[in-house]
Amino acid sequence: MADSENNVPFKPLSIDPPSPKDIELSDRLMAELKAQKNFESPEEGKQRENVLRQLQKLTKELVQVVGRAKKLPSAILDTAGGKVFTYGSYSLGVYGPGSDIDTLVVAPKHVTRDDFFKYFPDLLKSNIAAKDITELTAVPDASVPIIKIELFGISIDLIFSNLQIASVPSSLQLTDNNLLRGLNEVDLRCVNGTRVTDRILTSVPQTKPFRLALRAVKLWAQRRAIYGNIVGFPGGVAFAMMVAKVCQLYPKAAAARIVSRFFWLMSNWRWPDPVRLQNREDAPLQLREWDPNTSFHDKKHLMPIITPAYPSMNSTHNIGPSTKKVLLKELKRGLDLTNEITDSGTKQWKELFQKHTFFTKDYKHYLMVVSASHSKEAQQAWSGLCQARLRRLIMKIEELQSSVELAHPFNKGFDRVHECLPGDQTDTVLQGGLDYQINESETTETAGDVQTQAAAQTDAEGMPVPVAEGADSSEAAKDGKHKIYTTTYYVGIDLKPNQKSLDISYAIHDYKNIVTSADLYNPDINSIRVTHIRNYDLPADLFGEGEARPTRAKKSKA
Ligand code: 3AT
Ligand code: MN
Ligand code: MN
Repeated sequence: MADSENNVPFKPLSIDPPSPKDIELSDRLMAELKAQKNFESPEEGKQRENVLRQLQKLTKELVQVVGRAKKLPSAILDTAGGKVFTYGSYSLGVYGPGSDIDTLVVAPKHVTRDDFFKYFPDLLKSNIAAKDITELTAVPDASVPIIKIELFGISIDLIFSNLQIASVPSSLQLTDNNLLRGLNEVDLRCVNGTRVTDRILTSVPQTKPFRLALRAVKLWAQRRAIYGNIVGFPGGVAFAMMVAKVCQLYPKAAAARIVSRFFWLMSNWRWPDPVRLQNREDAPLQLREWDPNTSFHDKKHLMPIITPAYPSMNSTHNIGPSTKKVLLKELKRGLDLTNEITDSGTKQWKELFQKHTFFTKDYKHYLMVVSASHSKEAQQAWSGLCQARLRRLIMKIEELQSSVELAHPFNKGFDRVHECLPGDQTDTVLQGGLDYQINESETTETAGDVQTQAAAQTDAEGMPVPVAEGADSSEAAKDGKHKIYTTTYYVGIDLKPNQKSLDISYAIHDYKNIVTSADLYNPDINSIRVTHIRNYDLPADLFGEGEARPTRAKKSKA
């Protein structure tokens, strides 16, 4: 690549080749990842390639069908082409058995986004047997318009962009900045994913140790519940760039050393200095890039990790003071453990991947943010919105600086289905109760253990019997029962020492206001409820095998 020297502008910290011990530690890391089922079988890999071939064929077909509908001359159609690119974990080569394939369909200029949404679903249906298409959902008005499909059991995210050129040959790469000319904001967002993953891969000196180290870091982040851009942690691309940075600084190192240096480098980084994989390019077009010198917003970012392809952006603008603290604490834990794994040999890799203790140990107080809808489809959109605005709730709680140490969002929501009888207290969830006060006192409730247990056996969402996901809905409709679909987000709250209580009514009101003023909110279908809950009242389904729900202390320790 012509600009490869530009991709490694930083002097390595060490160019030592791996020692025999590094190699052995890397082999052990590989063995541990295999034991953790991080890799899929070769057959499943074949299936993915097969799916991509089919999508490539359909992309060319799309270009032809639209071209004929628009009466383009055959001379143009003969060379019009069309190409499928990938981005995400598949293109980085760090996907596991549960991963989707993130794909980008690129077409010449005569195929518009509307054409893509109009023709592509039908092309799929007419070329692939109905039994092999298990999902097909188009979301054309999202900020990244997408068709989500499941083909042969594999989830696929399909996004689209055309380019202002007449022909998209199979040799085309998206590297050239000139291809961005004439693209609108949506197109730019769509091509960005592939451009970034391509650039990450070309910026690392050795692909193999990069991939193995990134798998380890992603698994660590998922197990520690610090993976997820939406709620304020780094996402997959940000972790990939952090690991790539380490690879640049240790160009010959084996995977085990990359992992231990990752924890060292990121724990000691002088935030908010940005992590960059390359120097800023001379801007060929007038696109906005991340720049703390000219943008007040960008200057506020706490742990910037900057994407390498033009226009460069911060992948971690969602990190706030609390998630930063949590992340740094986890990096420190990783640093201590990897020191023991690689230096003294007193610990094993598997200890790095131990599950978080968010519900079992970390907090006495939690906020429970329950989004609910009357149908599964409505709930998908509604819970997405409620999750996306969670950072706002957290920000408002963080503003109570003198009383709150930490407002720590769990990185995932919990989906539940509740079956309700007609006429019972059914819609407790939809009525949106509130509990503003977090109270440190253990003894305000009178009912004692019995009531605590009862609350725990229902699901602490104020609902009757939860029903397993996927239960037949027609069944329930018969006897007048109906279902409520909830997604609950949990936020761990740590009060400052000696803080006895906390009033967060303003933060909650503000949050509820924001989500309920969105266009998609329909008060007849959707609801949102925020309540405070003690650790010993957390619902039982949050605890996995071998995990115990915290119990109520007999007498509160000062
Ligand atoms: P998996 O192996 O699939 O779990 P991944 O890194 O491929 O890991 P995703 O498929 O969720 O993760 O995402 C791939 C990329 O798509 C990452 C990000 O650039 C983009 N992306 C994902 N979710 C969103 C979103 N809600 N909005 C905008 N971009 C997104
Ligand atoms: Mn993916
Ligand atoms: Mn995806």
